[in-house]
Amino acid sequence: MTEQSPALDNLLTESRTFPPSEAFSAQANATADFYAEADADREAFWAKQAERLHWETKWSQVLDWTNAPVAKWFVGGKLNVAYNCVDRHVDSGHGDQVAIHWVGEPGDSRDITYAQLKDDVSRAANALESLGLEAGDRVAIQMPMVPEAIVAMLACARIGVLHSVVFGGFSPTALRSRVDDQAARIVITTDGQYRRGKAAPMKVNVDEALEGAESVEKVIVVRRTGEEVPITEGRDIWWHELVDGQSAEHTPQAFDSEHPLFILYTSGTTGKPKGILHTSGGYLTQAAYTHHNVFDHKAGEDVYWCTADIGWITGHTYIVYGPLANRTTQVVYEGTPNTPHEGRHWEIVQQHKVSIYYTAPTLIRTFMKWGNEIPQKYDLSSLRVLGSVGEPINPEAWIWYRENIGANSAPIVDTWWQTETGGIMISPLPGVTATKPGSAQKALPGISAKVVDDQGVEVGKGGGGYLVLDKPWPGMLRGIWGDEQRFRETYWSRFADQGFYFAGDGAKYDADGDVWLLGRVDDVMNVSGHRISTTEVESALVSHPTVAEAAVVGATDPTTGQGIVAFVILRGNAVDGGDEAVQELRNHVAKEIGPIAKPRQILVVQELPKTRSGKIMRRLLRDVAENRQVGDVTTLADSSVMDLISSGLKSGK
Ligand code: 6R9
Repeated sequence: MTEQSPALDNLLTESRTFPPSEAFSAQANATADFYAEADADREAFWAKQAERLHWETKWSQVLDWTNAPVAKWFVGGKLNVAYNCVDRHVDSGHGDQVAIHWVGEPGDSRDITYAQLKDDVSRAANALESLGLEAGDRVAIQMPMVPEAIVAMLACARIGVLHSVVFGGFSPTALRSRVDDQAARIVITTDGQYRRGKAAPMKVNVDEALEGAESVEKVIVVRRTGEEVPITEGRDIWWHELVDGQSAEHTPQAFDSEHPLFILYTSGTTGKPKGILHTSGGYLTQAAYTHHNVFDHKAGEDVYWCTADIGWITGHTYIVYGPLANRTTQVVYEGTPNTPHEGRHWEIVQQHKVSIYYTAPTLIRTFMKWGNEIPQKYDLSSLRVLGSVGEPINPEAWIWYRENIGANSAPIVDTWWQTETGGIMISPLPGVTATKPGSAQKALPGISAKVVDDQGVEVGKGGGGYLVLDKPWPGMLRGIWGDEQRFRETYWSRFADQGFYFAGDGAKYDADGDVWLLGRVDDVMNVSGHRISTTEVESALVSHPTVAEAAVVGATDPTTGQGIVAFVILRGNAVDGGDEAVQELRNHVAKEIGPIAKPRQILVVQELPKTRSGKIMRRLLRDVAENRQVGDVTTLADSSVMDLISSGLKSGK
C-alpha cells in the first residue's frame, strides 16, 4: 500500500477509550446483541430492517446476488420512496410535527411541517409531470440549501424520476459534463445563492453550462436572492409560476424495489467523474436503519442537524432520505458557519435545542482554530450525540469535539462510508461501543468489512492493508451510469478472485481488532471531506494555454485534511512563473472544476519526477509538498530531477 503520512501514523498511538454511560445505554436504540443477531442470519436481519418502511407489495426474496456484482435487494417488493419519507408520517397522525427548521443565511427562516412538506412535494410532483416527465427520466439539480432543493428531490423520487444533484459550487463545465452524461431533460436551479453574507449568481452559471446542451428541455428557477436573471423564452420557467398553482393532491405510485432513485457524481482516479447509481428499497432501508441506530434518533423528541450540503452523498442519505424516513425534526442551514459570526452553528444549536449534530472533521478543526471561547458562549446542553464523516478524524480534533461541544459526555460516532456505499458502514454504536478517538471501529451489524493484504488475505490484529467489503449490503451502488465496464474495473477487479468490493481506502486493525481508516490509497484527494481526483485537477491545469505538464498531490493540511499542491511545467521560456501567473492558474482550476478544487499552492518547476515507464512519482512530490526529506528516488528515470525541483524551489524559481 502507499506510504502513510506522519499525521496518520499518529492516529495509531492513540489508546484512550470512552465507554458509554449507563444512562445512555439504558435508553439506546442499539443493543450489543444486534451484532450476533445479524451474524446469525444476515438476510433475516435486513428483512427486519426493511420493515421500517411501508411496502405497497412485500418482497419475495431478500437478496439476489446471482448477478454479482449487481445486487437486487428486496426482490419483487414495491414502494414509493417519497411516500415513505413524507405522506406516511401525515397518515400516522404526525402532520403537525416540524420536518424542517430551515435557517437562511441572511437570518430568514421557515418551519415546514410534515403536512406542508406533503403538499409541497405533491405540487412539485404534479408540476414535473405536467412537463411530461416520466419514470426513468433524469433531472439535474444545482441549488443551494433551500427547502425547494429537498422538495425537488422528493418530487422526483415520488414520480420515479432520477435526480442528480450537482454541488452548488461546481463550475458550469462540471455541471455540463454531468448533464450530458445522464442526458438530463430538466435542470432545476435558483436565481442566486447566499454565500458568506453576499448574494452570488447561480442561474447565469447554469445558462453558461447549458449552452447547446441538447437533452435539456426546461430549466426551472427558484427565486431565492431576488436578483435579476436572464430568462430564455420557451426553456426557462419560474418555480413559483409552475408549482404554486398545482394541486396538493398527488397519488404516489409504487415502484419496484430496484427502481433507480438517483445518480450522484463523484471523483474517481481518472478525470471523468463517475455517476454512482442508487436504487430504492435497499438504499432507503439502510438509510433508515443506520440513521436510527448510529444517531440513536428518537422520532418526535430529537432535533437533528447534519451540516452537509445536499450536493454530497451525506446530504442525500442523512438530510433527505434517512432522517425523513424516520420522521425526524431537523435543522437545515443554508449558509457558511462563520456568517455573520463564528458562533453561528452554536447559536442555531441553542435556538433549536439540537440534540444530534453530524459534521465533518475539517469543520471541527476550523472551530478549534476559531477558539474554545466561541462555543462556550452558547448553551449546548441539548446535544447528546455527535457525529463525524468525510475523512479520518485526528484524535486531537475528536477530543476537542467531545470536550468543547459534547460536554465530555455525548458519544461521538465516527462514521466511515462512501458515495458508493449509500449509507454508513463502519461506525461505533452509541450506547454500545466504548469509543476510541480516531477510529471508526466496527462494521455495523449486517455489514461486513475486512482489512486485507495485496493478495486479499485478511491481516491480523495490528496489521494494515486495504479496506474491502466482503458481503453485499442493501445500500450498495448498482453501477456507474452508462459504464458497466468501469464499475467492474474500479470496484471489483482488484480482488476479483475473492469477490470483494475494493473501497480505495487504506486501513489498519488495532490490537483489539478495531478498524482505523488511513486515507485513500489511490489518486483521489480528500479536501475538507470532498473527493477530488489528482487527474481532474491536472487536466484542468493542462487545459490552460501556458501549462505544458502538471502533477498534483494531496498534501497533509492541518485544517482541510489534505490540501491540493500542484507542480507545473510552463510552456516555452517566454512565460514567467511569477505570482500573477500562479494566481491565474489557481483561478483557472476554480473556473474549470469549482472553487473547492483550487490548488492551495502551485509550484512552477522545470521537470517532473517520472519512472522509466513514464509514471509521475507523486510520492516524491508529496515529500516536497509536505517539506519532508525526499524519499527513495532509485526508480526514477533521472534521479537528478528531484534535486532540480528542490533547488529550484529554494531559489524561488
Ligand atoms: C460519506 C462520504 C468517501 C471517502 C472514503 C474515505 C473518506 C469518509 C470517513 C472517511 C475516514 C471516516 N471517509 N468518511 N475516512 N473516516 N469516517 O464522505 O462519501 O464523499 O464518497 O467520500 O471519504 O476515504 O473513501 P464520499
